[in-house]
Amino acid sequence: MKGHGVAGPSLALVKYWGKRSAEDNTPATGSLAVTLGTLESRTEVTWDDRDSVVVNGSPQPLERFAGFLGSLKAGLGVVDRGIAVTSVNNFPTAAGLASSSSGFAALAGAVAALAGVPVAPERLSALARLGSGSATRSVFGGFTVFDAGATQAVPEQDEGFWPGFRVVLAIVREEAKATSSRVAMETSRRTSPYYGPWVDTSPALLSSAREALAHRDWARLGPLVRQSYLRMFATMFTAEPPLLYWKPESLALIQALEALRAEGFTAWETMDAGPQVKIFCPEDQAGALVAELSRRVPEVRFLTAAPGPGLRTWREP
Ligand code: 2P0
Repeated sequence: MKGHGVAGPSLALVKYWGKRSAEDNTPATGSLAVTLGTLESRTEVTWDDRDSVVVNGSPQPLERFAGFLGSLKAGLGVVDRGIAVTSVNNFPTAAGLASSSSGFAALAGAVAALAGVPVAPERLSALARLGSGSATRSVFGGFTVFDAGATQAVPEQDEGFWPGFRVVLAIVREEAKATSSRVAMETSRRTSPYYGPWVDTSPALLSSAREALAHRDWARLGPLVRQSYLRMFATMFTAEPPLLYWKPESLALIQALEALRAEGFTAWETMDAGPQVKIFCPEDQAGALVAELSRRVPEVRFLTAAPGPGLRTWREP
């Protein structure tokens, strides 16, 4: 018997960065995100004598998964069994493309399917949180909100809400990052003098962004998206030791986008814990945008995605 889970990465327009409780994995800042289509983690689980995890064909150290698998099994009432996990991402892993969001959501769903226990999406969202904060959001499709201190995400707008909404992913480096988000956000929390102001100013940013999204208002949403990632990075640049995920091409893309906006493009970037630049834009500009960016910043790979569905799970006899 097998359990299957498929989920797309959750890319934040307004960022979660820092934990209110590390024990419960609840966020200090509320986030607004879009679950992407096209990109996905596909996870398959079977019962086994002991736990094991293989991602993209490579066996993984169990430390990052043991606690989560334990909590998941306890939550689903299957404590006495091992689980063999095989997961494949169709995009670069651990490179700042939110593979932990799709990966842990797909894993939570696959284990629930294997256990044969009916689990509501709200509960799966809460379970996925124990693996990764952003995975809480990947359980739902379209646009989602994960409030500060919350234990699960909530759907904000469904995947068909904004048909012309596209995300262009500019992949600057394919390799995995040196510092995980989990460690980096804790370093920001402990050492950055700007962490307090980051947390204090985030509720206003989130509520303005939700309103702008509800009106599909690029002109209002874009600058809020930019403020969120730059404030988040302010806490990284000023941490001790500093966290510098940006590469020269990342900055070159940011500056090219500033110039392209002045030339009439509607395109607003964000970044996560990695060098990749993710750009939100209308569908009818995506092709021209990629052409312009490819010309101005060579050696960057581009992928385009639309809002996608939430977690899909099934059990195979
Ligand atoms: C986000 N990120 O809102 C933010 C923005 C990265 C930058 O959520 O410790 O892997 O597992 O809860 O979810 C990445 O952090 O962290 C993340 P944990 P996670 O998408």
